[in-house]
Amino acid sequence: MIRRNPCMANIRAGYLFPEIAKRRREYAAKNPGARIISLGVGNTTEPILPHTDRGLVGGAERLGTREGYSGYADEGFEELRRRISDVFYKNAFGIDEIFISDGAKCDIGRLQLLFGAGVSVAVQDPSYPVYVDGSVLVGAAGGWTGEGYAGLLYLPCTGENGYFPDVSKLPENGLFYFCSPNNPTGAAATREQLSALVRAARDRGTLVIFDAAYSEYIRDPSLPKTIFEIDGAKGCALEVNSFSKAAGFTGVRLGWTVVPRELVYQGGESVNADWTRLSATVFNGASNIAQYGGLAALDGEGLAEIRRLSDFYMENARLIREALRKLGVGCVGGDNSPYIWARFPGRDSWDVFSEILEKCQVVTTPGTGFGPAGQSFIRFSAFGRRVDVEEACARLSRM
Ligand code: PGU
Repeated sequence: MIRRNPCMANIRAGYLFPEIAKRRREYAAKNPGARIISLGVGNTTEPILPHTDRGLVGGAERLGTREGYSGYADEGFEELRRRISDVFYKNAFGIDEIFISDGAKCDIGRLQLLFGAGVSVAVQDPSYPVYVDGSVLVGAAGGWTGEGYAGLLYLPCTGENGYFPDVSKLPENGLFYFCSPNNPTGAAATREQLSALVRAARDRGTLVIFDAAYSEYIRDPSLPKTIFEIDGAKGCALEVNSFSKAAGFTGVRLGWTVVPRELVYQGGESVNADWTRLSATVFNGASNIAQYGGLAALDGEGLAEIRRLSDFYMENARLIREALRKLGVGCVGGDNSPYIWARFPGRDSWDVFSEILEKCQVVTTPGTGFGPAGQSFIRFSAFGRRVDVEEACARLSRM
């Protein structure tokens, strides 16, 4: 038979969120009748708001007409790319620098094909598991050592450093994944921190993949919503973003990636040209219906809906933070992000996860699922129905 890709053998069994779902199912099977509430995976729960929804419906209807029909849309509708450049980047990018995707995760997975197996990769520790797993899948990181994947550089983001890594350690001529507002810590990087990141990346020849999937949750107006607010970022960073958490498109699937023309490899070749070539080979464009929805989400009424929807989840975050404060549990996040990062000193994350599940019938995410520095932490997601969040907060007092 055919040989297995050795990279598949390197990756640990069970992606984090399916593993959590499995433990929830096991608990439910043993405790029939238990009403389990999830504050685990960051999955949206609220209906798509009416104006944006009309964009989706209208898009589907157009596809049923001779004049409105469209087929493959490659890098995405030009109008959508123009609107993204306008709404998020003050028109700093041409449409050939903005690529419409079927979501941030999908592009994060595909992007590493640009750099191959030889690249040194650094991640924030803790971080969104796809950066790590994706690096293992392309062979840029090796097998599990018990503490992390071989060859991967974990840059701790802890209370001691304000959840911002030591950027003097960025891998030379390597790749660094940076997420702000952060999943899972909820930390949103300041302008000074991002400036330091860009300076260090330029000095060391590091390419930064900046994940801005939660940018619409930033409430403090002094915090940058994109790395491209920082001078010099066009030469060292590309950015992924998504309609998932902003417009409730987790199931619709729509995102984008900005690859500046200025971004070049060691040999001077264009990263943008390679991404265009690669995308044309492994991707045939996002759903046209989703793109019509995206256009609606980014006009005046749509942007007001994005604000309303994110305000709703941010109120959930406030309730969770308040419930934890009453219990005396220390936590960060939840003020410019939909995640709360709660500390249980001296405890094992999976043990705390099990205790919360058993005593409160609430599903959370254990910090170690995001990296070694997540030990003794639990991530609470603010994505949930209000009644469920209120009930979960009340139940937390059983801890
Ligand atoms: N980037 C970050 C930082 C994320 O946290 C998520 C979702 C994505 C990208 C995915 O965006 P899409 O545009 O929808 O592809 N993180 C969630 C969901 C779990 C998962 O496996 O993606 C979470 O709970 O961490």
